[in-house]
Amino acid sequence: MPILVEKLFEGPVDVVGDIHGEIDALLTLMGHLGYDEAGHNPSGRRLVFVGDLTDRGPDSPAVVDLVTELLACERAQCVLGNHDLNILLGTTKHDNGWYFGHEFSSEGELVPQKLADDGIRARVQSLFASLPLALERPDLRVVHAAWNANAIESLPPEASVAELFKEHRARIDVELMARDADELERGLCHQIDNPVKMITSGPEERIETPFESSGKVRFQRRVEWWPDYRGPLCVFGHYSLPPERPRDNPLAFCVDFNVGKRWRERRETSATGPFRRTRLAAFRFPERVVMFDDGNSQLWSVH
Ligand SMILES: [Mn+2]
Repeated sequence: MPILVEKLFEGPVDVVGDIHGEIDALLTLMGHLGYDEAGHNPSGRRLVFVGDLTDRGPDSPAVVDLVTELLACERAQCVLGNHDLNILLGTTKHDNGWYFGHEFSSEGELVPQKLADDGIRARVQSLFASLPLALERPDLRVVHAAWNANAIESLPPEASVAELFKEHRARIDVELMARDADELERGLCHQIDNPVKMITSGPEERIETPFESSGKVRFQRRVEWWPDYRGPLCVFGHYSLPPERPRDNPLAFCVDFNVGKRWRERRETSATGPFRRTRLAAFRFPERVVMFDDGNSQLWSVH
């Protein structure tokens, strides 16, 4: 069983955003960061992944296998994301069909993806079942979606994340039954009262006017928690912020620059790169330099 809040590596690290099956972007970015394909960096730097390794992109199994190797030789650490959690729980979503052996189509067009077989599924489960929910050291924190102090403090030192998630889900169901909650309230409680959900997919709130996303009507929306965050620098992913969106709290950095939508940019522009709207990025610490898969880098500064 994994330690749920693991100790983050000492020394300089490169925290890589949500990869979503974009193996080429990952290998290219590792090259720009000075790593070889085995994850060795001559300056002794190490990689940290914020989770959401799979879904949408062309080769999720290759990303899982590479990350597994890097973890095994202690050249990387990785936290669990919400996409990873869904697969760990065996939950089907519109974009994780590759894991179940189903092709992914959007607007009637096939999105090319490597599909899983039993061997791949076993390797994916083995990796995801081993991942912590958070990484921490005195000057740096890493989570997939949200560093929520209550959720983090409520975690047992070690647990199966899938079992812990189900225990909380059952507890919340009992509480909701006792007060005869409506569907809206049920959805929201399952999101914000379950620490596994809170850390991997962040806080949400009820909205007045429902909207449609990924073919489902939504009655709640994500809340941007990081403007109010105080504490050691926290690097997280999940929010697919476009490259031009400023990251303006000096204590919290979203390293997800939208590469999860590259399958769509690839289709719409027939581009093989460089990609404008979608990038894979790494946050270099302690330098606070952001390196992108197109080879550009910039010092993160907040005015
Ligand atoms: Mn995510």
